[in-house]
Amino acid sequence: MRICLIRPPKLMIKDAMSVVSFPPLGMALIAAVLKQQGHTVQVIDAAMSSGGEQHEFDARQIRGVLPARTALVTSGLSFDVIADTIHPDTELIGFSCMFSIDWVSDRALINMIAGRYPRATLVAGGESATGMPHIFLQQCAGLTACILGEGEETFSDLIDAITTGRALDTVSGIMLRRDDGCVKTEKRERMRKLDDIPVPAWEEFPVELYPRPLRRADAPNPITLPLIATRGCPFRCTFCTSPDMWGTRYFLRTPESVADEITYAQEHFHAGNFDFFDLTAIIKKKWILDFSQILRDRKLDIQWRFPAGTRSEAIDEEVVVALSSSGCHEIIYAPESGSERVLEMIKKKVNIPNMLQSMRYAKGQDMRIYINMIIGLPGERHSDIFRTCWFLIQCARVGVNDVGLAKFRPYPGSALFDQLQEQGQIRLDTDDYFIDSLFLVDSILLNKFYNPEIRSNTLYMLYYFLYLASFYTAQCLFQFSNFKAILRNGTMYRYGANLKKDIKAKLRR
Ligand code: B12
Ligand code: SF4
Repeated sequence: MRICLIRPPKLMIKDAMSVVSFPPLGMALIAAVLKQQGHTVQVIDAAMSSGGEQHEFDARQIRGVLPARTALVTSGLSFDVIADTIHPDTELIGFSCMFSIDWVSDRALINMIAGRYPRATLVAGGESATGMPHIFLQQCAGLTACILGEGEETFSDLIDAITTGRALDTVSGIMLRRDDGCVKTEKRERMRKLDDIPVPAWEEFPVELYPRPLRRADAPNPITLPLIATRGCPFRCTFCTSPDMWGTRYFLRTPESVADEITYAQEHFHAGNFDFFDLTAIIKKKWILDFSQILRDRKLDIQWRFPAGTRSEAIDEEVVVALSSSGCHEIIYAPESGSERVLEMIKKKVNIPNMLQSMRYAKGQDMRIYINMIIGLPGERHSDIFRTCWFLIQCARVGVNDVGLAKFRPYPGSALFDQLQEQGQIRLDTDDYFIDSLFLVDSILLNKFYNPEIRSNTLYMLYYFLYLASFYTAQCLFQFSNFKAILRNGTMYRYGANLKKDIKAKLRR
């Protein structure tokens, strides 16, 4: 079968900070499976292929009203170029939709392609399509199905059903449109034999164009590719989409198979940096020790990191030494909050003293450490915010290099999203929720907050800057070299620039 896979361009607020698009690992895995099965696969990574080109997004496509003086753009290939690039004989088009903040333009693209290729079957997969498949199907009449969760086996089964004429509702793990509404087919079992999945088909992607995070030493900066060693996460944090997307079963590849993928990527794509995109990379200590040993034995000259925000239970001194000696130079921890009460509320089972201890070990090996924090979770109180400030001061004392602070956003597929939707705080009959979410990446003042305990958005903004002030002041006192690096790298300028833009926009309204 001739199949085209598309990563749509990114939707952004005009003049906003541009968003970095990393290599689309999920799509590369799907492409590899399809190629292995003998299909002819075309890949269009529209978010990346144009070198940052931006195109005005037609506001008439929006269901609802765009805030005053706001314009939207898409970053990447234009819709026309994407449509013209698709091979005319394509029988099946698969869209990879990861972020629900892109929904408004993803929808416009899917509808436009459906009009241009009426004979092709159109499907969508990825986190966003899994979290709100009924919205995809209701608003894109040309879409036949959404693939829910892990895609490799489900997509193969769907292709088999299409080619053999089998009824599509025999394919488990999808949502289909019927005359009487949308129906989910039977849930598909998660894949267990992860080593059998072929290596991602990076040969189909513009790997030279993807971002290259800095190495530890001043060395040439080779291509960076992502990979995953594990799938799923046993936890059930209420703000996270993982329980819906992957379920709570946790499967690991063998350390040898991960090392083989790295060796392959080094040989074929000259990749030298590797980003582990795992949800929860290190839970089993023995696995990580074995993996590090294999990397050392093979004498691979690589650097690697955990940029996706990890837990810390298994990252003790022995693990940190093993990680560092095999090339791991950066860990992003995801404590989310410094308040035990909030952590309990969101079911994030983090032990704060243990995490701080784990960070100390990592700093002992001179690793770069970052933390991901969320402000504004429903139920968070003033006292929790002060506890988190204290935690941030401790983090700065430990030597954390920088903090990534995000205002809470509920994502479709998470327990908190369902709860807020039931309470009527989120409505999807217009695009307001999606447009509002776009401000998240670029602004803290303008978008909606979901916490009735702290009533004013302005107060939130003050708390937001209290967090940053606590962290950076403590860092300036305890770790002046890290503080200087932050000034050099511009993180504080970014927060400052965002604030300036926010205030201007607020005053304009
Ligand atoms: C790496 C990552 C990033 C990277 C970028 C990734 C990229 N490629 O561009 C960075 C750090 C930049 C990032 C940023 C953000 N991220 Co992020 N990120 C991830 C992360 C950790 C890994 C994604 C990944 O590669 N997974 C591994 C691959 C194998 O899985 P997959 O992509 O889902 O693919 C499988 C299926 O989805 C399916 N599939 C995928 N495509 C297709 C296509 C077809 C046709 C088919 C059939 C199937 C299919 O099959 C694949 C294989 O099984 C996920 C969480 C997670 N682990 O999934 C969050 C996640 C995607 N991010 C999330 C969010 C919210 C964000 C931010 C908005 C955070 C913020 N506050 O700023 C920003 C958005 C920035 C922006 N505007 O684009 C949410 C998305 C929720 C949502 N519905 O929108 C997630 C799910 C985290 C979470 N649980 O809340 N992120
Ligand atoms: S936030 Fe992390 S620990 Fe919690 S469910 Fe999601 S992936 Fe698992």
